[in-house]
Amino acid sequence: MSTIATLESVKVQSYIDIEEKYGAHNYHPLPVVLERGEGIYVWDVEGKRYFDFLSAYSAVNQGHCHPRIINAMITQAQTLTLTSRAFHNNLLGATEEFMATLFGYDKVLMMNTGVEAVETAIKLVRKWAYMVKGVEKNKARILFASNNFHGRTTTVISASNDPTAREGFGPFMPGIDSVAYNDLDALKRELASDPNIAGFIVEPIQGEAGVFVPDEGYLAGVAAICKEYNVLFVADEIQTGIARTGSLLATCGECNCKSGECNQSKVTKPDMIILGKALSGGAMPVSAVLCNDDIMLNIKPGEHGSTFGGNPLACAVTLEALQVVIDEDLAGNAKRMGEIFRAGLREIAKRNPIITLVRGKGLLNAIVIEDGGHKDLAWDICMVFRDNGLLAKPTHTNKIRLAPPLVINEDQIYEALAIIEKSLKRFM
Ligand code: IF1
Repeated sequence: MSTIATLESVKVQSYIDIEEKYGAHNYHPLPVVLERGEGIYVWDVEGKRYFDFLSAYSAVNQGHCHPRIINAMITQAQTLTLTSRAFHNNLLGATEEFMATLFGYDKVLMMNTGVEAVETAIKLVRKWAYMVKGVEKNKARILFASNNFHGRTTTVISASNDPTAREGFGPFMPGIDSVAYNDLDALKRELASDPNIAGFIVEPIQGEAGVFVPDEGYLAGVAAICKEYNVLFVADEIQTGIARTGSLLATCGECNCKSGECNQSKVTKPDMIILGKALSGGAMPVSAVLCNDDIMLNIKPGEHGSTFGGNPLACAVTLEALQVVIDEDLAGNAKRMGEIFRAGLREIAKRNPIITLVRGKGLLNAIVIEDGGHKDLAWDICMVFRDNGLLAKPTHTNKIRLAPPLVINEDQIYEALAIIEKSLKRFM
């Protein structure tokens, strides 16, 4: 059990109790009850302010309740929210054009949650396998990387090797296999071994695996190997995209581009990208898959869709959320602030050996801690962070993800570093 006593106030506890009583027990949240957010901050029901270093798992890159995004949302909500795709709406085409141009692909397919976009990508890869690559009916295989996280549907957990995600939910989807992450030789061996492999779906940086950044050159290698074997390279940029890692997309690589033009020429350019989370600035679920016509147009009317996908409210919010990323140069800021933040964490690590590793890119970072076999230590540290006004969540037992909204400034980075150092002193 945790060594940190958690005696919440009666008020806070009452919110937690009612969730416990009436809600499914499919989460184990940190005991903090939030009621308001603005920029990089959130406030709890007692008015206490916190630095948000989770950003709803990188969905609120633009900061909580960004006024421009919320205004776009309110205005559109008062005008038209949903038509279904049985009819056209006046914003869908413009939003698709904006995204296709920004990210450098012919076409866009909008969905809602991240996992639905991953499902969409799987369907597109399979259709392409049969219609273009010439794979025999029902023989297509899709590879994923081990230790991935792509969402929670029965198909997508079929690609997971995390027992918690899978146990008790079988049987699993056939035609889905995995290969070691960050291992180009293994990928090449797999692709060479079976012409029925149609796609490789991979996170440019693995989030749930504790912000695992692959070796320099891995993504370019993946692109080249996939091309060699006529396999689609699909990047799940749901968490890494929309400026989080210091460029508009993580697959953009090392650049300062504000508008994604680099993605159009880079050797790391995937055949397909999957976006979600910050596409809407965290205001509502919006996801999308982008690829070129030779892949996208294999899906015909009636073969895929969703009631809410591409709805006018989502379009208005997405257009504004992406424009904010460009106007505020959030990619550049994430890059600069990330460097300052990691340097600060490395300084703390020199003074406090409980941090054994600092890793990440842009503002997607994690510290690995020496837990000496004490499996609740990362949780306990997050509880002390909370008490000191900073929210973060452990991933696995010994890693803490640190990923603030991208609107954070230098002074705020130093304040957060001071909270982190002060908190970790308790564990020296
Ligand atoms: C939860 C993790 C993050 C994702 C990538 C698809 C999805 C996600 C790369 C699905 C979602 C979330 C979901 C959240 C926890 C979280 C997470 F720790 F589990 F791995 F962010 F790192 N692809 N990630 O990261 O998107 O359907 O949820 O919109 O509570 O499950 P979704």
